[in-house]
Amino acid sequence: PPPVRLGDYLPPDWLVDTVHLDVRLHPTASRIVATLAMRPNPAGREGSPIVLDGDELSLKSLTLDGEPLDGTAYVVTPAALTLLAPPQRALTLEIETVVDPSANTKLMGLYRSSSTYCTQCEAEGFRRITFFPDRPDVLAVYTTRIEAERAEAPVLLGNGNPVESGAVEGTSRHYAVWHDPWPKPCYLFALVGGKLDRITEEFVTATGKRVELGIYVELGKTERAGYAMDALKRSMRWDEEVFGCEYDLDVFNIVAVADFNMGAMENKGLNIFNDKYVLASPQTATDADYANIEAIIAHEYFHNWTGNRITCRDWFQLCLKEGLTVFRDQEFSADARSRPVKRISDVRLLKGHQFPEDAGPLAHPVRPSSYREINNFYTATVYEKGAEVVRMLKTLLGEEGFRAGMDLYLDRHDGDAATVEDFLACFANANGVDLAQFALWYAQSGTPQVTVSGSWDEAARSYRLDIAQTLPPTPGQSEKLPMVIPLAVGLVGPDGQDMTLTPDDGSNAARGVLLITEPRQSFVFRDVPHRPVPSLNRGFSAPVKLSSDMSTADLLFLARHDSDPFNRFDAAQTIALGHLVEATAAARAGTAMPAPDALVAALGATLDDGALDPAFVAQALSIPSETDVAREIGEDVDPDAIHGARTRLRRAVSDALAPALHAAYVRHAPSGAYCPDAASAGRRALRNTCLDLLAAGGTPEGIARAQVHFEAADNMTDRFFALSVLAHAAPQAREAALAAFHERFHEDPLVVDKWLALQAQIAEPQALERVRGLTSHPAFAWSNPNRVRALIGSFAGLNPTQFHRVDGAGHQLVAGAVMDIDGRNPQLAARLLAAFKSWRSLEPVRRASAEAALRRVAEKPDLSPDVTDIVSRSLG
Ligand code: HT7
Ligand code: ZN
Repeated sequence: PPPVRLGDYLPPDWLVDTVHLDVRLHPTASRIVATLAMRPNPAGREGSPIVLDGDELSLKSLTLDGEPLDGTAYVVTPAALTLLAPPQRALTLEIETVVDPSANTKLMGLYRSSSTYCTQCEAEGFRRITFFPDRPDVLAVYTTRIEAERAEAPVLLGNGNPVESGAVEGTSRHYAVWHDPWPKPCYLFALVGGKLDRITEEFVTATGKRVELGIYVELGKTERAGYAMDALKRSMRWDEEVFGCEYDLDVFNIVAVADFNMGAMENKGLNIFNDKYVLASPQTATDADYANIEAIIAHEYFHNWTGNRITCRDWFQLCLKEGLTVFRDQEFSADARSRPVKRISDVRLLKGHQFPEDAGPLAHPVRPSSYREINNFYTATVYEKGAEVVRMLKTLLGEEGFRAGMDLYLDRHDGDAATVEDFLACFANANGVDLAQFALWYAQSGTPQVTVSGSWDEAARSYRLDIAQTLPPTPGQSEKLPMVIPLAVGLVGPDGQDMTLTPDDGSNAARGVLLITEPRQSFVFRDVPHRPVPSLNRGFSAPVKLSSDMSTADLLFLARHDSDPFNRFDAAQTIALGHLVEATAAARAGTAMPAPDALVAALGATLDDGALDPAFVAQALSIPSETDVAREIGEDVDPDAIHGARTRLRRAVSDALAPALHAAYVRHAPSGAYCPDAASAGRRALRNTCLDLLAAGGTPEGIARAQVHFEAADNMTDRFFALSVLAHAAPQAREAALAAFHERFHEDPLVVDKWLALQAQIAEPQALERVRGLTSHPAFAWSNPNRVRALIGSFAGLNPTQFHRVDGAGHQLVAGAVMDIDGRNPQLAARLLAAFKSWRSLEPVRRASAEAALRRVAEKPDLSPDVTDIVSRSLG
């Protein structure tokens, strides 16, 4: 089929005012009777047929205003039910369909996770339940009656508020009716039926309305849902306080299921979650798991306003809900934890996932202009870069201007299916500014390259920054226009203090934000008595690649003194990356490795600074990943050379800083029982980072310490961290530790995932055979996305030397897995295949092998649209 294009948007021809769904759950033949009150859309094309989307549906009956329809009045194809010449007036359609939830391995529409019935409708899954105009700009009020065997599904949940429930007389079945008063698009529809336990709490909203909160989990797992409940209540309060958004139903339910294609789903009043993002206990979840649960619970809850009350006009506007909601969840976590540390980890994620996407064949704008398969656009660009764009709006407009824009948006568009233009217009109107050029952030793909050079004029006591921006060509976009780049800067004086900024044109640069709008621009600051060190793109105010003429000495100075914690972190990372790029080149050329003195000095100073937050120090001590180095190198990438350089650097840092690392390890020993709060997590992060760097020296003491740490751990964070240190650094201790871990946790699938993922990441040639072997392990299941992501996803995404083996076996393994999975779960297969996104930057032998693997996939008959789309764009 031809691609869907943004420019071709037309309003729907028919609207749906109300939907009554009567769902009789059955393992293999669930029956759905949908009653749709429809009317012609005055804004649509006159005299249009009614076209209802469908996918793998079996139509049982169809009536119009109670009358069965003549077989000539409609056409059914695999993708649609079309009423050819319906009366052009309000009418009621009753459509009966049957679906097989047990055979639904795509996990879209109505399916079963273990024995629980659940649904996933975003983006286009509702059409797998009933025939419907499956597009987000058709908003209707839903009432759902769910019926099931009581023994099989004692819990029956739907969107909105519970209305009634009871037994179906004379049978072993029961039913529940749910009504959602808020008009919504069908992608927010959900139902659940199963044997589930729950925890409940009450939340009283800002205006005093009582909301019953429920978290439903598999039987026996309620003890692990407490943290998610706490995160939910904190999210609800935060959204009231920070955005003025209050909850709008009597109940809010979350259901955790084991088989889920993504992290979670924001269905109105009935969020459905991957159990990985709900279940946590100190024995089974790491600090990172707790932080993810908090963020995702918040994210899905925040969609209630940004996504649900205001939804998207079409799927091109996906960033309107996702980018904005990621920004909101990032801010929530920043308020709940350490703001600088949260910013550092968000930027690391952006650089690690979105920058490579923007630099490769899958690059697309935050708002794409065409797509073949919308499921492939739930990307780091739409989510993470989308959030950065919202953050830039805030930087440009200031706290108050941003809030004014948000208030206007929430007020003006409540109940709408909106566009990016609607969103931007609110900020422009509320602040009296023109955002036309800013809108390019939504339309142009690629990461802007910003080059800065600074010069101090001693005689004039002035400092000048010359700034140039370019945007590289990306697929389908060879010519680019200059972007609006809000570059937050500071000038750090020789005493380590920020100088007062006095721009010579009186511009808003005094606020510390340079507004770059031209390909080249210069900014001059007056009254600069000493040569300053510029601190550029503070807080990572713009998602750009920055290069400057900064010396290593200046970077070292910033790493010690910058008042901006992000740039303090970033200065040390820049030194490390510079070293690793040089060391990688040396490794390939067979010449001597450079000495990492500057980095050692920077890290040593950070480690010694007792005033710093341990969580920050842990981030600052982390050596850039192999993927970070590959991105920095950009072309002709040799993963083995990078791995060698990084291993040597870690060893050198370990040797040079051993006493300080050891002292910090001892200083941050736990002082009480495990608690997942940010402060204790920060101490653990630092202690574990020290453990890792000490072991990287390869000394017997380093390994022995990790072994003791592993055995003495009383929580999963410490235990798993020590296990990964042993797995990577101590081949002799590895197998015993992995076996002990498995023995202890083999009954817990979420912990088994950690065990699988860790083994898939070992940077040794045996990893491939190990991964292959693990696919036959009883703990592994191709049918469960979490298992597949843990094993195959980790291998492809986190083990560059083995995925990109020079003999091509790593590429073939992943390509083979993609082809196997595609028939069962195309969404999952396509996501795995996207791991090839940087294949063109590899050195020629590996590049040829990656291309061969992609071609093998492309040639397979009967590929899904999902995989076809990724493979053709990757090769295109
Ligand atoms: N809005 C959701 C995105 C989503 C999804 C979730 C589960 C399975 C399939 C899915 N397709 C799209 C989740 C979110 O971003 O909040
Ligand atoms: Zn979302």
